[in-house]
Amino acid sequence: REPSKLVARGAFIVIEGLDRAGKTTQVKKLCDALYDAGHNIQTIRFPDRTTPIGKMIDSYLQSKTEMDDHAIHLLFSANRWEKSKWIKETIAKGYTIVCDRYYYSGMIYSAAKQNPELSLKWAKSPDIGLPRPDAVIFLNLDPEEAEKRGGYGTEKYERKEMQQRVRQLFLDMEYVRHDEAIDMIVIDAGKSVQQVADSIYSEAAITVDAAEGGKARGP
Ligand code: T5A
Ligand code: NA
Repeated sequence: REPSKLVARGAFIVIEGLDRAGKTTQVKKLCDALYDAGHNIQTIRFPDRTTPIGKMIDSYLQSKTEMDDHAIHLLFSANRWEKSKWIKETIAKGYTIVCDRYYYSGMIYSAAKQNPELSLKWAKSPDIGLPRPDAVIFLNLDPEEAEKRGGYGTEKYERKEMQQRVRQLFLDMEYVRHDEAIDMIVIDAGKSVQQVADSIYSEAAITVDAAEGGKARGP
């Protein structure tokens, strides 16, 4: 389906959360619901493990290769820059993009490693200039609960202490509203799949209507 000529642009919506918070499940449900409501939708996820850079990230996450903390951080960022032009063009055409993780994960997971040479400030800098989301929805879940969802797998950051630090950094980020203007919407991800989906949808629908009606700030 082609976007209508009357739409100013699509929205850029990011879903964030800890490992196993339900991001992939909810991205799918949100895309389906927005599509059914008549919007044109595209989806994207980070890391995008299909590109050459994404393959290096995948290998690192599976502990098949070791990498300096700065080097892997820059690869995660480069993996977003690979899609930057596509994001801008796609929303300009009138498609709303629902994105599974973005630069918030980038800066926070790296900062949560507690490497004294890798501050949150340093971690932010390579992502400066990437398209800014219209809405960031954080799926908030206690790492103890996340672990119960089938238990963590074997990937690099799937340890409870790491996830606790990640969660705290995300919740701190909610209050960082000055220069970055991060308007993060926090949603309780401990409820049922449908309850979480309904909460996300009501927030997302407002954002999409504002973008399509030409009333949202630019990306
Ligand atoms: N990372 C990422 C960085 O360090 N820097 C970066 O810049 C970026 C972008 C991989 C890792 O990379 C790090 C963060 C990660 O550690 P990933 O590929 O997105 O990132 O992998 P995960 O986030 O680990 O993906 P998961 O698949 O584990 O988590 P999801 O997508 O949040 O969860 P989902 O939807 O797959 O659901 C997990 C399980 O829970 C169930 C589902 O059925 C499924 O079994 N579930 C629920 N159960 C009960 N109640 C609910 N409401 C449920 N919702 C889902
Ligand atoms: Na996922």
